[in-house]
Amino acid sequence: MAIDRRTFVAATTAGLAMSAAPRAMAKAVKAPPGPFPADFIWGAATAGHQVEGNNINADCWLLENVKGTAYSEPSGDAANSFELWRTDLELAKNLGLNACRFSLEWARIEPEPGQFSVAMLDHYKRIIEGARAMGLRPIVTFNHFTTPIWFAARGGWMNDEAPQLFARFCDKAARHLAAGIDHATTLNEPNLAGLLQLLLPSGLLEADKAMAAAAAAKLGVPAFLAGNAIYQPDPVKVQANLRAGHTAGKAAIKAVRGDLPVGVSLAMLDDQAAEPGSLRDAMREKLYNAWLRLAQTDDFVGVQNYERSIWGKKGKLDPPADARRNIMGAEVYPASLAGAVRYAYEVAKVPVMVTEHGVGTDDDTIRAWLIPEALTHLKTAMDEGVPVKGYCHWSLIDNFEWGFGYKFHYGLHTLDRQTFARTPKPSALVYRDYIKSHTAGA
Ligand code: IFM
Repeated sequence: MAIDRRTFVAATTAGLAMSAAPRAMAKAVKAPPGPFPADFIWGAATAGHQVEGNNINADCWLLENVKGTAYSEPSGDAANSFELWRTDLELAKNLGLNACRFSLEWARIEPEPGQFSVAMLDHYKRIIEGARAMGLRPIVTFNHFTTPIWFAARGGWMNDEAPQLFARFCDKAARHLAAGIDHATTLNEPNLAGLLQLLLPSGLLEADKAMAAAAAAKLGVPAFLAGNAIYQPDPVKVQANLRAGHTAGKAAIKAVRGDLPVGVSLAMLDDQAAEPGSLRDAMREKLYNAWLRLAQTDDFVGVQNYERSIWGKKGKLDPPADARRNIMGAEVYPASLAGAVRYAYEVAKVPVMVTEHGVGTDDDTIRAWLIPEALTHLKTAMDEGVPVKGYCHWSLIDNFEWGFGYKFHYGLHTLDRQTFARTPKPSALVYRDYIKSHTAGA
């Protein structure tokens, strides 16, 4: 897709005036917090389609390569992590992490409906066992956006059978893999497209719609809906099916291993009210609350935060003029993570796991500044009583950033796309040193 959260943010900040209130909210935390608990989970995250490469049975692969694609380039070999997963685990280990978050590729495991690949399940089992052998707790996302082509060709999450199809996949994957998993999430950012639907300029939605139509025509099916589709003919139905999918998928995983902590990872801005009567509460209700209420029955809620949103009475306000900016021009605001985490806990009332946080930028000094600042704010929230189990930085390595291809960089390590060499950026060492000096007993 040619659009992501950052496009959405850029689109919705345009042309709106900034009030004085946001400046006041940008103040730093007051007291330096104490160390993170010794059992705090420190990780870095990746996702199958974005790093593995040659994920040819996935919906995105078809979209990236269809005539009229809205993607800027195809994923191709990605970071070749399908081969180099052990190298990736070593990168995490070298940073002093005790966890790694990665996803299963449904399209590899179930390339045709009902046909499950034991070889592919074994592949993920080797990664899980390899991580454990290195002292890394595997945090496994059962589905990170991409679905098999056959699933998308049946209408994807529009299809009323989708929740059960997902649950069947979760059952098979859990039977093979659950024993070694430390924490599981069912879906990644299932609320993202619903959120984008509300606010994106229609031109961008039209490009996504046209690409889906081209894929449907190529396959000769009435509709093709990818797991990361922004244009959705019936977003309310998609959201309902995704929530049912989470519930059914979690039940399937729990039926295999009841003591495995299972949650869902949500895309969350840190929504702030600039003035009385602002749209903040209405936006929270629209964007997250149904999911956060559902998460009340989960073991934890995954929070994925990159930005804040300052809401006035009429819409989203511009950030301060002197704000540091990410590659999309949106504000990089270190306290946003703690703000999103506080709200997630306020509604979900279950422990939080930060399953993603980071910044898309070519200026690694921004990332090196963001990480310690954001973690210090996070620890302050924990000291206030918010239970946070862990933090996973997005991402371990530069990778395929969906519609933006390889031009957007979120990694703690650079990626050479010819040799697949990974090189730590200075920010990776900042993260490593922060963990070392801010963890009890480390
Ligand atoms: O790359 C994505 C990831 O797939 C989901 N969360 C946001 C990241 C950065 O845009």
